[in-house]
Amino acid sequence: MPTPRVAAIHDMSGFGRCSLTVAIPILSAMGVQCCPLPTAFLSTHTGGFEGFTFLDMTDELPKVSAHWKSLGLDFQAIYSGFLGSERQIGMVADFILNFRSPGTIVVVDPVMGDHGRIYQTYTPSMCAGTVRLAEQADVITPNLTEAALLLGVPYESLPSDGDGCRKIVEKLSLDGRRSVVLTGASVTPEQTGAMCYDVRTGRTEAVQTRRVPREFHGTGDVFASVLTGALVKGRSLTEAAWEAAEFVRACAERTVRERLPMREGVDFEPLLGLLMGGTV
Ligand code: PXL
Repeated sequence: MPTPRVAAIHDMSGFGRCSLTVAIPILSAMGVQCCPLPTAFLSTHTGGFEGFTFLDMTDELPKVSAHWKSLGLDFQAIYSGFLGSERQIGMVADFILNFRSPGTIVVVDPVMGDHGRIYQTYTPSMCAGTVRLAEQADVITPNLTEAALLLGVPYESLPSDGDGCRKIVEKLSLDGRRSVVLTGASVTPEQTGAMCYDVRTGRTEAVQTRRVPREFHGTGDVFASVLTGALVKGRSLTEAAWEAAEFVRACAERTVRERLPMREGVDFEPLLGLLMGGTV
C-alpha cells in the first residue's frame, strides 16, 4: 500500500503537546505521511500558561496551498484543528475545495473549547466560522463543549449519559450527511471514550474504555490524530475510534503514573510503539 498522505492544518505550539506536535509524530508512527500547514506558531498552548507568544500564519496559508497545488500534490485526508484567525476559516474551506477528490477523507476537529469554556484566542465569530467549516467535513470530532457550540445550545443543557450522547451525535450528523465522533462521552461513570455515528452504516455505536479519573490537556488532539491515521489506513469509523480511545487511555494512565502536570499534555512519546504495526 502506498504511504497515505495527510494535510494537517493546525497550530504548532512549541511546548505542551497539542496540535502539530502531536499530529506529526502520531501519524508518522502509524506509517502515514503528515504534511503540516501551520495556522500559528505559539510558545505553548493557551491552556494553563501565562504570557504565551502567538505568531499568526494566516497570510502563509493560501501561498502554501497554491504551491502544493502547482506541484500536483494529493492528500488521502485533510485534517484541520486549531485555527489562528477568523480569515483562516474561509482559507481552510478553499483548501478543502481545491484538494478534495472522491477518495479524500475530510476530518474537521472543530476546536473551540473544553470543560464548558471557550479557548482564550477563539472569538464568537471564529466559533460561528468553525460551525460553518464543520459542515464541509466527512468526519467531525467534537468534545461535549464543542458539541454544544455546534448545536447552539448551552453546555449545561447537554445530557451527558449514554442515551443523551446518542441523541447528540445523531443531531450533529446533519441528517446523516457527516460522521460524528463525540469525544469524552461516558456511558457509565467508570468508562469514557467516544460515541460514533457512521454515515456509511447509519449506525450509532459507543466505544468505551476504562476512565482515568483526571483532566488532561491535548487528549482531543491525540485522539483525532490516531483516528485520522486509522481512517486513511482503511479502518472503519468504529475501529478507528477504538484504536484512538485505547491509545489515549494508555497515555493518560502513563501520565498519572509519572505524576506529570496537566498542562504538559499526555506523555505519549514512549507509547508511540503501540501505533506501529507496519512492515518493512
Ligand atoms: O488542544 C487544543 C489546542 C490546540 N492548540 C492550542 C491550544 C489548544 C487548547 O487549549 O491552546 C494553541
